[in-house]
Amino acid sequence: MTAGKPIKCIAAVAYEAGKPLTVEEITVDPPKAHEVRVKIDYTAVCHTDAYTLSGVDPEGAFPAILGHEGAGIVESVGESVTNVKPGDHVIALYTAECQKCKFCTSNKTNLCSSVRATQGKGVMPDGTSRFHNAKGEDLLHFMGCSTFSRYTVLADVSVVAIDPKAPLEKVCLLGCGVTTGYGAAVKTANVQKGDTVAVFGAGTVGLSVVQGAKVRGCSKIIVVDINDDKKTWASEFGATDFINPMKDLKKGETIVDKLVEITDGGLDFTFDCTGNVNVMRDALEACHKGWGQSIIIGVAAAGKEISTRPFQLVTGRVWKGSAFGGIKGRSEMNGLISDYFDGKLKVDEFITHRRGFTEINDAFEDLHHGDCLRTVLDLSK
Ligand code: NAD
Ligand code: AHE
Ligand code: ZN
Repeated sequence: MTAGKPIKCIAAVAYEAGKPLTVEEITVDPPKAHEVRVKIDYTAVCHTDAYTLSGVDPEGAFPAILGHEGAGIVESVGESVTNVKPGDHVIALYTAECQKCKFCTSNKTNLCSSVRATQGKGVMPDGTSRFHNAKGEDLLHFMGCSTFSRYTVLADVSVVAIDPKAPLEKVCLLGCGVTTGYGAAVKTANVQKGDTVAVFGAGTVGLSVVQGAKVRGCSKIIVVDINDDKKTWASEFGATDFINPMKDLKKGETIVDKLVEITDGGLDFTFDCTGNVNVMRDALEACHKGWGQSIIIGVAAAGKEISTRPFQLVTGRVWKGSAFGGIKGRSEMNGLISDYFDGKLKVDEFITHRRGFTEINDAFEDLHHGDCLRTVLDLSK
C-alpha cells in the first residue's frame, strides 16, 4: 500500500540544458488535493522534449523531469479528486481541461487557464514540487506531465481516464504527436472533402495532419520535407505528392512558386510542422489568395519571430495556430481511442523504435534520424 506515502522510483532528470538526462532514483510525494499520482508504464519522446532540453524554450527551467507523451495507471488520488480513481488507465494531458474556466466554457478553444501559469513555472498548482532527488533537492515538473518518471503527480484536470482495453504502449502517443496533427487538420482547420493541403515537416505531427486530411477526403495532400526518407511514410499515411525543396525545385524556383504553380494559385490549407519560422512564412505565402489558411503547429526557439508582408493577409490569407490539435483532452480523448479501435486513426504505425527506459538518451538521439517517428520507452520492467 503506497497511497499517502512518498515513493522512491527511477526517473530521468534533466539537470542542465544541452546535457544528457541522468537516470537515477528520486522520491515522489503523495498527491495533494486535486492531484493524482500515476504509475507511468510507457512514454514516448516528442520533438518538444528535445527542444526544451536544448535550452531554447523560454519556459525551460532545470533541474526538471521532462516528458509529456505518456500513459499509465492511477496509483492514488488526493482529496476531492472525482474524475479518476486508483486503477484507472490514464493519458497525461499537457493541455488541461477544467471545464470551468473562461477558456473551457467559451466553446472557442481547448486552451484551459486553470493550471497553465504554474505549469509553465514547473510546479504544481500550489507552487511546490512533488519530486526530490537523493540529495533532497526539488526537481521541477514539465508541461504538467513529467512522464520521464515511473511515478508522476499531475493535477486532476491534466489526466483523462481511458478505455482499459486500449494498449498503453501504443496510445501513449495520443498524449501529444498524433492528437496534435490529426486535431489540427480535422478540428483547427476543419479541412473538407476536396480541399488542397500542404504539410511542411513529415514527423509524427505532420504525418498525423496527413492522416486527418486523408480521412476528410482532401483532393491533394502535398508533403514538403527536406529529408527524402520521409517520402515513403508520407505516401503510406495518405500524401498524394512529396516535394523535397533541397532537390526538387528548378533553378531560381522557390517552394512557394512550385506549390502555387501545381495547385492553380495556392493551397486551401497549409500546416507548419517544423518549428522553423522561415518555413512558417513559406507555408503562409503558399496559401490561395482570398481564403487560404495556414496553421502553425511547430514550436520555435526563444527570440524567433514570424514575418510576412501584411499584403499577404490583406489579400485574404489567414494565419492561425494550433495547440494539441485544438482537442479538449478530457472530453475528446475517448473519441480518438474509439477511432483508433475502429481503424480510422493510425497510432501503431508511428512507433518506429522501442527501448527500455534507461536508454532514454538514445531515444533523444533517435529523434535526429530520418528512420525515427517515435521511440516508445518502457518503464514497466
Ligand atoms: P519531428 O522532428 O519528428 O519532425 C519534423 C520534420 O520536419 C522532420 O521530418 C524534418 O525533416 C522536417 N523539417 C525540418 N526542417 C524542415 C524544413 N526546413 N522544411 C521542411 N521540412 C523540414 O518533429 P515532430 O515531433 O513531428 O514535431 C514537429 C513540430 O511540432 C516540432 O516543432 C514540435 O515541437 C511541434 N509540436 C507542437 C505541438 C503543438 O501542440 N503545437 C505538439 C507537438 C509538437
Ligand atoms: N514553452 C514554449 C511554448 C511551447 C509550446 O508552444 N507548446 C505547445 C505544445 S508542444 C507539445 O509538443 C503548446 O501547446 N502550447 C500552448 C501552451 O499553452 O503551452 C514557449 O515558447 O514558451
Ligand atoms: Zn509533444
